[in-house]
Amino acid sequence: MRVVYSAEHLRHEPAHEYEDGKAIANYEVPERAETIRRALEADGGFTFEVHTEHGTESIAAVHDPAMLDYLASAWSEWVAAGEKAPEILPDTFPLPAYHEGMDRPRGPGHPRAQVATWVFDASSPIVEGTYGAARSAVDVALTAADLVLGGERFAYGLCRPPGHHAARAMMGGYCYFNNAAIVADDLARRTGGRVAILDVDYHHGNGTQQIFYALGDVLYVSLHGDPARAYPYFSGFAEESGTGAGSGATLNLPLPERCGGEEYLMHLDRALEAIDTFGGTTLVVSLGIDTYRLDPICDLALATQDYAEIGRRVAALERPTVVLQEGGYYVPDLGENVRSWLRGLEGTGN
Ligand code: SP5
Ligand code: ZN
Repeated sequence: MRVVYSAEHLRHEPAHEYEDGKAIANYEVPERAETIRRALEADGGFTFEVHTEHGTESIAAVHDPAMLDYLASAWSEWVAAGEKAPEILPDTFPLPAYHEGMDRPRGPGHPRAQVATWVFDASSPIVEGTYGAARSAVDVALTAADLVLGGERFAYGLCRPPGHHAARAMMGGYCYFNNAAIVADDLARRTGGRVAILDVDYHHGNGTQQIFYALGDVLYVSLHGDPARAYPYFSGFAEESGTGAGSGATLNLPLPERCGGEEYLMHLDRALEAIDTFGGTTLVVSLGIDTYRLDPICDLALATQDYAEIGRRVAALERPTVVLQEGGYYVPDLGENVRSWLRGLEGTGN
């Protein structure tokens, strides 16, 4: 299988996130992508490709161009304002109620106000290299899509930072640009056909859902920890199924705590059935491995061999497939779990 990777991700190295009022080490570390790269290199069955520059057009087709401008200049404006902290995190939040009843709210001035208008959580710092890394993750994803449009049955984009929590005009959840949504939108336009997204990250892909919620040509199907207990809390409930032309083109399958392989596969079959019924020219997979039994921030119980079986079942859809990396935080087994998933997909796996 062809794999697309960029070393540019190394420059996005956020130090902290907040948990229970304390700064803790950020879980979304560069070593995640490096350990996946090494596992696939050591396997010998994967061919590495360098990403190609795709510009900003496909990003601006999915995201608010003002958000793209913000991220491009956030670091230089932070420094210009005399801030010394090595990472930008929001601390004061402009809830809609802040300006309730006021007719002429001022736009954000200070960089601390700016960041809080774009970033929805306290886990997703912007550092000096974030914009370049986020751009490279999109390039990695679009290069993988090019390979599939060029006739490859499968391609894997080793995206970092991940993307599925990034909405049209909002970043967060370790995500800045929505790699999978950008690829799905690009594929829909380039093939003129329908595209399905299967999101198997532990967390609901609120950003991907939001971007396509009212659109009928992209199906979004997600299996995730029930938002009644799991981040991002505000979306991913079973009753959310799309609106307008997108009615029925969103499917959420919330999972119970400690859900293991056997139960997971039953839910996966429902997801795959929906994708099969929807049809479409291509499939995009948001591949999160934070469903793993040892993941430090999640509560499902999948094992390494389950990933191979999930990959096999996805392959049975018989659709050209772009697989893009999302989460997965138990770094010691992350490479092996991704390798197992991709081997299963190719039908060469153990
Ligand atoms: C791409 C991706 O997987 N993003 C996930 C972002 C999760 N960020 C914060 C989650 C906070 C959950 N805290 C759970 C504590 C359990 N001990
Ligand atoms: Zn996740």
